[in-house]
Amino acid sequence: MTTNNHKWFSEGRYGLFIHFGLYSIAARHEWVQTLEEVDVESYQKYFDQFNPDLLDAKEWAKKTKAAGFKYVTITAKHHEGFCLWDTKETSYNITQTSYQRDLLGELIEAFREEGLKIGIYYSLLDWHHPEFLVDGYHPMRNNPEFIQNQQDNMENYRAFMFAQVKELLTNYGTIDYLWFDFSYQSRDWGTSVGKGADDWGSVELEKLIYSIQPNILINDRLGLNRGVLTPEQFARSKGMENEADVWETVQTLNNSWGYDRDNLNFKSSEMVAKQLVDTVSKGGNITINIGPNARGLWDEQSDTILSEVGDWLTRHGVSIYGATGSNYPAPLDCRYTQKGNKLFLQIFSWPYRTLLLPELGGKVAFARLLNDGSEIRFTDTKNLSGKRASNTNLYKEITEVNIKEALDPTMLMLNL
Ligand code: H79
Repeated sequence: MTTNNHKWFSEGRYGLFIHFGLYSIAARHEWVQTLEEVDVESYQKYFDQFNPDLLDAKEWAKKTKAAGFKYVTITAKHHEGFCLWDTKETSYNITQTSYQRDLLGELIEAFREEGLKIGIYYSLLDWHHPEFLVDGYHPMRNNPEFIQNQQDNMENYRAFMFAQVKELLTNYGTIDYLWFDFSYQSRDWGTSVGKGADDWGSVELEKLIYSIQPNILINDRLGLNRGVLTPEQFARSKGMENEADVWETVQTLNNSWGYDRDNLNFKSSEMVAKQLVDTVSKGGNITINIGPNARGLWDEQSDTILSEVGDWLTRHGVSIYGATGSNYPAPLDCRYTQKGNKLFLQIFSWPYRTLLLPELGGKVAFARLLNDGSEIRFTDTKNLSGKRASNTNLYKEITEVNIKEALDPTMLMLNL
């Protein structure tokens, strides 16, 4: 994987995840089938009811674009096994429901039209396929009779999976990103209750993928110890990164990926913006999730959060897109992002009067607020005399930014 091929990804920084499937009807977490140990026959009612009549692919795409996202990753198939495209490999797909249409194809087209890069999420786990061997995550894991009647046909399952991946990479034009979920080796869910690279045939699968789409980006969950790192629901801390890493933290808005009606425990838009800044300051991407509801609409809370972050991005996007971390040490409760000779200082917690910026003495040509472009006056401690100057030994070279007049806590842009 060369970073150059994936410039769009590292420059884009902000992605949208879409989790949509039969679980959107249950509306109580996308893992409902396992959490409630529902067998395939009982789960069928969601397939029979599936018909997102208010879904407007173009509207989703327009909103996504307006909210400042640069790429989108869509669940073509989640663990439940339901497929959002016209797959020839199983009738457990959207064209066989009342909805009938190839939603994945329509979404890809609509998002592409808005200039977004396209990611496909494909679950390696499959709780519908009869030959997918029961493991510790499977809905039937506590059902000895079911387990006893199962035969070891993972080879058939692999063939099914390979054929599906081939369809996805052949029938929808250029796919920029393939997002697999998941091998237990991918991170420290690390128990033997799940499956890994050998079960999926990951080495062969990867070959197949590159033979069809040589420039595609693949995430790290095939268990091969390579690909885009995808820390889920946690932030990468400073020091964990390595220059060669391409990484993306993926985050929910309310701790559920699928639409979760009664869970109103939403992050604030401010928190999302801070997570975005924090991520870019560490050289990574962040992908935020939306779980549309069973009628194909985005819930109001998520809609509002995403559009508020989008508003923030219209003013501050210059410090996010194409930016990365900085080697200058940020003051307490602040983050730096940098793009060439522009250094952006995000102030998470507004200080009383002045900000001291270590190691910037003599280096700052101009400072301004980003939200309105107004000048910020600053003092270079290099030019201070007397007692103040001797104090600077503590900080070596410091630029003291006078922020008394700044009313709206926001990002400072420093021209170096
Ligand atoms: O698609 C989303 C998740 O459903 C999926 N990855 C993201 C992008 C994911 N699959 N597995 N995991 C996350 C990790 C497994 C977590 C579990 Fe649990 C802990 C499974 C059972 C306990 C989380 C909490 C899911 C159910 C309860």
